Amino acid sequence: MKPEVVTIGLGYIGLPTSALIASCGTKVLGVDINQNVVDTINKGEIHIVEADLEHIVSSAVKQGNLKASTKAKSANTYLIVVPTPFKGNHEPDISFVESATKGIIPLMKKGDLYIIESTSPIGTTEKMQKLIYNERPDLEGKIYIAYCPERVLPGNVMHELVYNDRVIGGANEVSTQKAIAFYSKYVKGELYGTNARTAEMCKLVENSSRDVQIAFANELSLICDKADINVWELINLANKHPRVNILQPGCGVGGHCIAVDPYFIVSDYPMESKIIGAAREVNNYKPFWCAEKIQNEKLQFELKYGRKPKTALMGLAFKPNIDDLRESPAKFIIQKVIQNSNNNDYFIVEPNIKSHSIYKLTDYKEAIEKADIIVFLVAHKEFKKINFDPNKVILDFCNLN
Ligand code: SAJ
Repeated sequence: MKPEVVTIGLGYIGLPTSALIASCGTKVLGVDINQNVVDTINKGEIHIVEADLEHIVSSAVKQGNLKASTKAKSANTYLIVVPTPFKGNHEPDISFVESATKGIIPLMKKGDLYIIESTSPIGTTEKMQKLIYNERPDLEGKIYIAYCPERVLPGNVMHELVYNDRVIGGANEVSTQKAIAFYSKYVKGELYGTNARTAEMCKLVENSSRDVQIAFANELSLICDKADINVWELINLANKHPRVNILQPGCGVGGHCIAVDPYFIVSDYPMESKIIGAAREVNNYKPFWCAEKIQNEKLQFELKYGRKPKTALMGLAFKPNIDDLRESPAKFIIQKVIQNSNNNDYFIVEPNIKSHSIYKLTDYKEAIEKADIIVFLVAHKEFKKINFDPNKVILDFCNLN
């Protein structure tokens, strides 16, 4: 197959993006370093959980429009969709973007379009442009370079890839226009052109904005606990104001985006990003606070009844109704409360996964029945149907009702 588009990275974003492009009749070669991932996709199957993805991949593979490989080939458009994790001190690590770019530099030719979709610190597109032109001075000014971040919500990716608006920032105006023309073949949302630095910052700001707003709600939950006010009732009432829209407190902020991206700003602009940095601290502190609340409740129970309570810890995922445990505050709280204590004192519940490598999972109905203290960490839909014994101690960190 001679691909028109090469996608580097076949993960949560790279695979759905490749599948969408291929489903529109464009020949796509998806590249990944993981041979298992490549083999799975070439069989028309998928290695991640994402609604509606499998049948799109399988029919695109069958029609010969999507192929996976560990090696890139020459194409007209290259999409970089690899992870950008952070290093020890929360500094962004762009080494995957760099190595993905280095891998395709020898394949590039005049007129090609190179786009980074990976969440990246400001200036990454400029750095990659330098890298490309250093190795291939013959291409200087002859290829198009742009940054276009993804902004889809896991679980709803196939819909949002098509219908969400996108921000596209070129290294120069003609690159912006080339990239807009490329995405307009596959995306029905609006495509907004800007420069690369603004597009990079836009992605970081979107997730930082959500983080700051959740931190405000979490801070209110700490204040209200001391002030003996129900924080959810308070927020509901405050939100009746036509210009107020406070988010919901929870047991912290998890996932691989909102708990990560703000550090890309703080790390490069520490003096200027006081609110963004403080929001990370508030949201990181919340799971400690929840763990302490649980320990206190257990002690009070012991003092009152003269025996150790059984505690049900309800939810391990990072948000409701998913099986994703990455950066999960609920998982952190569970780790913290069960360390140095007898495992038999706890029931750990996660209805969205069958088994866990470290924790023995208990069915939610059994846990609710047998526990003295029930702690709601994630507002999964199954938990909402439960009728409680009013004599049980309930700790609700996620406003289940
Ligand atoms: N959370 C709260 N209170 C709230 C809302 C969320 O505590 O009121 C918590 C959740 O429980 C969870 C965390 O925040 O632990 C993040 O959940 P989320 O649903 O807000 O976001 P993600 O991480 O699933 O996806 C986000 C999205 N970004 C925004 O909404 C600005 C998505 O659009 C991005 O594409 C994605 O990050 C990404 O890849 O960057």
